[in-house]
Amino acid sequence: MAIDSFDSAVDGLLADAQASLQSVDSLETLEAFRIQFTGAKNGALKSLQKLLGAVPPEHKPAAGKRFNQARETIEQLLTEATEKVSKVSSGKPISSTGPLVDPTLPGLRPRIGVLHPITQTLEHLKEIMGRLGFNVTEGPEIEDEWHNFVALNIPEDHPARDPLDNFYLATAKTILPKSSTETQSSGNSSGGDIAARLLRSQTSTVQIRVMESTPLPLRIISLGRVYRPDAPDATHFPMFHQMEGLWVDKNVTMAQLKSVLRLFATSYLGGDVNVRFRPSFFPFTEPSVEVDYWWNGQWIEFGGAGMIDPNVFTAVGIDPEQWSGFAFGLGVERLCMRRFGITDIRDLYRSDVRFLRQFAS
Ligand code: FA5
Repeated sequence: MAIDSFDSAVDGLLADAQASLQSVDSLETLEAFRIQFTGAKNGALKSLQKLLGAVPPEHKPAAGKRFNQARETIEQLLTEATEKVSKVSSGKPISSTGPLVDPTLPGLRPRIGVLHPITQTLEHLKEIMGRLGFNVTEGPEIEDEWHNFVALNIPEDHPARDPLDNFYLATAKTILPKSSTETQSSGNSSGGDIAARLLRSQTSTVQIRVMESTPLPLRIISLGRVYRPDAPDATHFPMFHQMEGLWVDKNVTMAQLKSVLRLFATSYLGGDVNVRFRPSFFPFTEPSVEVDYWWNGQWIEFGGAGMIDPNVFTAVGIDPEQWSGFAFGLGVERLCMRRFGITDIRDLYRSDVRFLRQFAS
């Protein structure tokens, strides 16, 4: 092939490439440009390389130089085309060697972690009870004996107050003289001379705090951690959560208590859940019941409930002749386990991310 013909083939290819660059405006046209000029099989550069082979030997060095220049120019044009498209598709420039953004590809879920199943459960319970008209309130995890026991009608000699069954924060209980109680007693009216502190063993403490400070009638729930020196097994853990409910009004009845707990159970666990109320005893409710839900072919105890004992009303300065109410306390871990099919409570607190990742909502 004559050197003139080769030179004009190079000029023609470069002119074509410049012209084609104008029409590159998408990933599709960019890919067409790449194949047309640099395609390994039938690309224009490949054809030019074949022509180079036919150039007479004495012109080969000059022709080879022109071919290399043409290839560099085409690569430069391809880089420009890539940058042009990346600006169009992402709205901002990216490096010419970096990946193109293709908004048509399916998105990848970002790895930002998931909420702990107990956190998800707490939010879900608040949402259900909110629909039943219960306002959320909170109470402290470090409590005094007034709120954890005394005002709840749990006398000094009751086994529930045994130091071996509670996490006391002081080894010796300090009973302060009556005159120095004002700053210690969080404003309770009739008790208040007790200074020992403990990690609360039940959220029923919040019943007392709320009745001490909130005008009647009231309807609240309170969710949070409680602590008991229970040996861990599949259904017990030394730290767990409870949901306390309290409704005080004129003429509150046991039938309303049962309706609320049934409605809650079917909202949270589904319409086919069975609920059973067993007669029981709690010092702060009379009558009292244990609440069981049918689960995996057996009855599982989820909590306790009952009508507020008149002694509790009296302790917080409410007239039991005028007011009535009910309370309940449910184990949040057991509810969460029931819903998610978790068979061992300890799995919730092993901090094993392989277990926790399963609860991506
Ligand atoms: C109480 O704590 C009462 N305060 C409940 C109550 C409230 C009764 C208001 C009446 C009126 P109990 O000790 O049974 O009751 O605990 C309630 C629930 O907490 C249990 O049914 C269970 O679901 C859960 N629970 C108790 N101990 C543990 C534990 N170690 N680990 C996990 N969950 C537990």
